[in-house]
Amino acid sequence: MKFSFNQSVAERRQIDTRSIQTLDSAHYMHPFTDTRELGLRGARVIVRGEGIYVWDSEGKKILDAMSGLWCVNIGYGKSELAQAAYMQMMELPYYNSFFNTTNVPAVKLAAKLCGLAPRVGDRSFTHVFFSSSGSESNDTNIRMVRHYWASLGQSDRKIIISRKNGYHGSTIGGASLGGMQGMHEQGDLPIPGIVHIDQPYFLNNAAPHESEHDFGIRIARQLEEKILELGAHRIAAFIGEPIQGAGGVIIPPASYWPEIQRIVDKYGILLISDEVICAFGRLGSWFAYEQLGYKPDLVTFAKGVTSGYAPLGGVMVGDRVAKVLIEKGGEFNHGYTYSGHPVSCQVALANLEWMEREQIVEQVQKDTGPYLSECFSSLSQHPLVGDARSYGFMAGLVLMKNKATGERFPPEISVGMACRAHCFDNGLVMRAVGDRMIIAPPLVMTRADIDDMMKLIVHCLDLTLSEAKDKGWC
Ligand code: PXG
Repeated sequence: MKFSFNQSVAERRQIDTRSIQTLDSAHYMHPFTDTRELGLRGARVIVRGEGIYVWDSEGKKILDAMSGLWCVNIGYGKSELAQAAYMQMMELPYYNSFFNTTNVPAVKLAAKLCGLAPRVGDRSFTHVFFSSSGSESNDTNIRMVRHYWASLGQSDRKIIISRKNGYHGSTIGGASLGGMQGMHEQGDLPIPGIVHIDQPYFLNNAAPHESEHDFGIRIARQLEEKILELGAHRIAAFIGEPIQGAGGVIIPPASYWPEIQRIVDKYGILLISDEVICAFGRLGSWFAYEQLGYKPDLVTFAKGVTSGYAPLGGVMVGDRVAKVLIEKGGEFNHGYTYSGHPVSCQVALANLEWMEREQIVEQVQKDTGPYLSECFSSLSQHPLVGDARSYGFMAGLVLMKNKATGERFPPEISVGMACRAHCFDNGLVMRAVGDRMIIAPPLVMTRADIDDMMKLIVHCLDLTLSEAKDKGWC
């Protein structure tokens, strides 16, 4: 059926927004949502996507500067991925990888991913363990690192060190690895054996007059202090996001990751890079550790591997771990029904092929990433913006009450939520994390798309400033 952009989506698809909202609040319990509050307001019903835009059931066109939830890297409406899913469903919609069986898309994808993951120093990635999400993959990591150390006769090495405000998923394991206080408060988390150190957030955690370089080293050294406090013989691994995403796009100082690397090497501790957001072009490389200069033993991935067109996640297993698990580990009593799901793997292969053909990663690294950085950092001149910076296609700014003194808005004002509401009303998806506004746009954005997005962002910042003045917030 041919559709016209003049017709509203509701007309075209005959969606009755009210009845969907009523059914939604009656039956659908949303993730990370106050269901009672949503029921009062009614959810926005998203019905279609094309390129960098989505449309709601009222026909409103919205620029999706968050790529869905950090995942639709190649944008919406790519028919090649739909074709790949259809063909695979007709050929073999499902088969498991347990009991000495395998399937062709899973094998091809595992080999493809190992080929894309760059070798660093003496380390390379030889194997992939598949799951369906980032959370499951981090649960796999917990089980895998403990099994690794037990296989080496060091079963006391169970503790995993992570960071406050990090996000590693929402399963019990993932939420425990994460350092989100609000998540820990519900259900007695973290589980035993997971401890947290500070995040490398210069604006919040730096000492007066400390340079970014010195701050990066000092915060990284908290890892060494924690190792010495708990005993190196008890530490299994350190996990971190290259750049913290859900925590507000916290870009660490350049000195941070090399210092973390020095410490994990000194104590022989495994390093897990959680690249669920940062891999597959987001930072202008296939994997983020390449850019930030460290050598992980395990890499968590999900989201961008399929550009969100099908659920898929996994763990890239470096040769240090793979060798021990294969030679000494015996059966690893762990796996999921959908590990290596043939449809998701085939969609991932089509996604990666599309990205390679269109040279999207190179485009972000050499052209659109630097252009976004130039445009986004200029927002620091806006009267409401204290600091704006980006890395590749991840960017964040802080809304400040008083730029001259560095005074922040008190949390009860929810200035981020106010700004987010202006964004929604004006056809822009931007995410609020406290007083930070963040974006992670589809990697297919052109310079002209970036210009359009920047105009919207500036307009929404102006509206937020007017509201803040009207209400006496600043
Ligand atoms: N690790 C990282 C670094 C993530 O960003 C996960 C693991 C978990 O992935 P799954 O596929 O299980 O959701 C994520 C997910 C937000 C937000 O509010 C971010 C994520 C998920 C939901 C919300 O920014 N990241």
